[in-house]
Amino acid sequence: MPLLAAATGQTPARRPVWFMRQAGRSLPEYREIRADRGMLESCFDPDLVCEITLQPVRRHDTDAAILFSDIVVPLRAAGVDLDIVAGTGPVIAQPVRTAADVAALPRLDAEAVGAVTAAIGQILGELPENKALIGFAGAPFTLASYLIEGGPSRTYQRTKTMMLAEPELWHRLMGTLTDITITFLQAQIAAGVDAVQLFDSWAGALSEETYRSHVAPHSARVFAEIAEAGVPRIHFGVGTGELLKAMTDVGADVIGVDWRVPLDEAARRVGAPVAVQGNLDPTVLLAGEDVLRREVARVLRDGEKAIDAGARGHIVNLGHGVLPDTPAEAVTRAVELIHSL
Ligand code: 1CP
Repeated sequence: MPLLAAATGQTPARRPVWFMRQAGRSLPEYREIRADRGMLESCFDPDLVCEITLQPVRRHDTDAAILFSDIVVPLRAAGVDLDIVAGTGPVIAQPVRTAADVAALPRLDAEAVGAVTAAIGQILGELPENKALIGFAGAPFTLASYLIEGGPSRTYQRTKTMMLAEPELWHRLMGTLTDITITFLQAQIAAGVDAVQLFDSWAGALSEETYRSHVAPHSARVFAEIAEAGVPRIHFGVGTGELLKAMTDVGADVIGVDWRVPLDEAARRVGAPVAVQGNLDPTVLLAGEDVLRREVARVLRDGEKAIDAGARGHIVNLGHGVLPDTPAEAVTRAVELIHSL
């Protein structure tokens, strides 16, 4: 599998590429299948999860499928009252803000995500041998931000206030979310995923010092608890140029890099023999053939320079998710270019 080869320092048969949010609104076949079904109900329907996960692999010939799910799925499965609202994202019915709220948070039983593990079994039955299935979970900090804010946020004001003003309460909340994340990832690994990605999408809101003191110990426990399974562990966040080393130090095998930092510079910042993943700006897929060619060539060159600078390998990806308005043809073309250049 090219993706596993790149993640573990071997020479891949071709340059592995997949895209965050490769399933979803950029695909007409996705829009059709989701037209009359809610996001959360779709995530608990194994047939639908299997179909949606495979759609982008069939259409674009990416080297990996990413499980169609969401970072709030394990919270919903554990019993947290929340919804995924179209056009907004996760919305929490009763935000978690007090000691009593934290104490009342449910635990996750692996059986509660049985629909997800069933879907993984179906996907593995259909996915070609040379393509990897990537499982994922939200990291404790990013999950905490939704629970505390009640939904998407720009400033993470309440989250950072709890972190700074009530550190004991913060660490208790993070401990509970870490347990949920570990259970969710272990269930996916037991069901057979080839690699996992921990999304700490919003960690870039923190200074390195705050990340290391208030977040890293919990993410490190997630990585440690799944280490013995031996599947590559990818760690990703947006705007995390200043955190790349800290986010690698928690135990990642592959570090995701957004478009702000060139991959070779990222490899130097990390200073450890991990693979790099990234980092086309998602808007490049909207900018036409000439820009696409130029930017793909640049990222591939940066990937080679990263390997010269000590990275174990390069998995090509965007610096964040495919934008919903992206023409599906541009994604297919990007994959073609990445495999041919
Ligand atoms: O193809 C894939 O990548 C798999 C599908 C996937 C993944 C990996 C979805 C489907 N969600 C996620 C993870 C996820 N969910 C993350 C981490 C990745 C990232 O940084 O983008 C985050 C932060 C969320 C939270 C979330 N869920 C948002 C972001 C809101 C915000 O704070 O700005 C949104 C819009 C959702 C809903 C969602 N998740 C997935 C889809 C296809 C959708 C849209 C569904 C709809 O509108 O009905």
